[in-house]
Amino acid sequence: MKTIPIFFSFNNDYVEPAAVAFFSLLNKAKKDIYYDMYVLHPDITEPRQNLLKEIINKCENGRLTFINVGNFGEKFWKNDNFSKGSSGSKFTSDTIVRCFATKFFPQFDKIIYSDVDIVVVDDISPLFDMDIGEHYILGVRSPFMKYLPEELSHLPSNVYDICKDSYIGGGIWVMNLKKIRQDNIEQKMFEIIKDDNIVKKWPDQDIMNIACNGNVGFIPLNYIAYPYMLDMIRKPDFVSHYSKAELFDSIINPKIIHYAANKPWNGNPSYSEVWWTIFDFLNLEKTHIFKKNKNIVSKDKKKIRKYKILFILFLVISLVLLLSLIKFMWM
Ligand SMILES: [Mn+2]
Repeated sequence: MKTIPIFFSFNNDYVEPAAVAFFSLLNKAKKDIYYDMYVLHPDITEPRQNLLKEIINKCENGRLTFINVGNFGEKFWKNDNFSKGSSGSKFTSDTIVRCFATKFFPQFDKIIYSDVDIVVVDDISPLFDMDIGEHYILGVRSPFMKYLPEELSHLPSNVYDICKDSYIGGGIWVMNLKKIRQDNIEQKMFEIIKDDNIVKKWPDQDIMNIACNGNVGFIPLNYIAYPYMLDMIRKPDFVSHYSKAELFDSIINPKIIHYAANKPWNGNPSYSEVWWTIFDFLNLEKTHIFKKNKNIVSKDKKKIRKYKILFILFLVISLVLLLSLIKFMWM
């Protein structure tokens, strides 16, 4: 049995997506893999912690520990140099917390970090064995930075030059805590957070990429399959650091699906079915973060059907009236 440490950072609102993510992770794990799972959080209530613990306990190949980080993220979040969300994503102060794994996990030299807006569809344990060497972090190199350079245009030009070809996205990281401690990267991160010349459009990604100064390693793209990748590849002028074959492979051989922009609970991205199947299997309840579009759609359909029936009825009656009128006139 091999034990792999992995952590997540989210707040009380994201317990349901986390339940789906956790279940899928353990369900797809190989038989000899055991996950030592941690949640860094500011406010998850005890009943909701228990909801997650019960799911983990049923799976028998993981254990779950909650670490309350108090206002650690919140106190930095007050700085105005953070973007709090764009294009469907909503960022919370938990995005900062995840950068400081060294602080919360003194017992580990290496740890995996994962978002919870994901579903795991294959065993991901090989991640932990990837050669991290002298890199501070392994992450998935963003496939869109060549096509959409404006995504990084908020960075000062000297920083942009260092990061533009090595920029790693969030979602999944392997963090070299030993090396981050050795070179005191934590201090660098604090400085970047405070620096008003650097607007953090992508809070956690910007902090890690800048602090690591290009010393990052790459995880294969299929560890972050983007639901909108096929639409991107179809664009005739699309260019990427990846080959077409690599991009396509991430679509048909995903290991983790990352609902990076639209979420299954408030949008309808590709691969939503697998997420909803797990959600229903776990008997989870829809909370306030869920858009009620499913109900709205069915209500609208009922309304439309009602009007259709009325319209046909109206047509029939008019026809009958017309016919009787014609008959009457002929007599
Ligand atoms: Mn995400």
